[in-house]
Amino acid sequence: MKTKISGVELRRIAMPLVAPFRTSFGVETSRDVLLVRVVTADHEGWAECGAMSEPRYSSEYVACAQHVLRKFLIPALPKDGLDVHAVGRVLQPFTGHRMAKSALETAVLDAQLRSADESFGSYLGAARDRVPCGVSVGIMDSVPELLDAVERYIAEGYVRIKLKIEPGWDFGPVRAVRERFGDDLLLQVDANAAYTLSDARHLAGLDDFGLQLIEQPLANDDMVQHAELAKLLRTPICLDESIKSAADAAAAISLGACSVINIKPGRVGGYLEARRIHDLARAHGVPVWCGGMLETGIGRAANVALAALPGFTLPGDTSGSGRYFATDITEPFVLSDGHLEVPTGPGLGIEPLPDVLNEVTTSSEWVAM
Ligand code: NPQ
Ligand code: MG
Repeated sequence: MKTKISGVELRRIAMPLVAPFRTSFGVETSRDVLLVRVVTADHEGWAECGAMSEPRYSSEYVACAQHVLRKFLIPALPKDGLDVHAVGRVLQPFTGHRMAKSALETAVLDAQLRSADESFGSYLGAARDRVPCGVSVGIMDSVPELLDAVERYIAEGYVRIKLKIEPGWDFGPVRAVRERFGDDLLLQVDANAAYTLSDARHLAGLDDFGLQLIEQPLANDDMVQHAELAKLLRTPICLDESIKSAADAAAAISLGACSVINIKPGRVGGYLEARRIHDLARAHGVPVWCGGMLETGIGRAANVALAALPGFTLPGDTSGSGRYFATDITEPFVLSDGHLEVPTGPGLGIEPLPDVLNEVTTSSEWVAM
């Protein structure tokens, strides 16, 4: 099926966060998001770019993603139309910039699915109509503050808690949460690359707390060091930043660098590559779960569809809209019994609300084909 695109809108929005989100990268108080809108004769397709405002999680950042889309990626699309599978192929000669590529491919896929009257979930192969949700809890100024936050999330129904850790904020918070909420709480930690292999003995101390996993303890490029660390820990290692493609996932599994994979479609270049990683991991018996980049309802809708695939056997960071934003740009995603429903309408099954969108828009540019 060929989708003929007349142009692409690149829209920047500023979304204040309900509370500052602190990780080992620093503190965010507002999410600067790039939205991509692909326009065809009878439909439009939406997507959200996962890039942060600064190149900390990966080398990408919002202004850079917008630039590479305008200057290289959008102009590379064939003028006479394309199928979503062609997007990755025509963008392949450009190195990196996976979040930018993912946003463009996802917007094309949304437009294509809307005209085919098929949902993302159906297209990707969703095996259920709702997904269990976890929440990522930032680094706080004090343990009592953290316990209050965790208590509120548990009361909202979140079925799994992920604590952000860094040197100086690891054992204390983990022990306090375990003592307060008990051994049955599904608990995991995410270091966002804040440690080195020389911290192995320190990290092995986390083995006593029955964590589901430790996510990305070492640097993004430290695949081999993660394999070494895995031999020294009982806590399963999950990779996030290190896995940028299905090839990386295959290497990590072969090396023994991880036994769980966090899949973020933006990080790996799109939903098609995300599905390849899911398929590969499933064939190896490696559980996967869907990560998050503080998405608005646009990115969230697609992530919830992906998280419904059969190999996503652990709850993801697919939180409700209210975890991050007082007002989402779409109808909000609200947890029910700890789950979010997979949208069933055509494409993403959800659109930005025009009034809210205009209110938060900081700039918009049109790139004609
Ligand atoms: C992770 N996300 O799993 C990330 C990283 C992350 C939900 O924990 C602004 C935008 C700040 C995106 C901080 C979660 C961010 C961000 C951290 C993503 O590693
Ligand atoms: Mg992570």
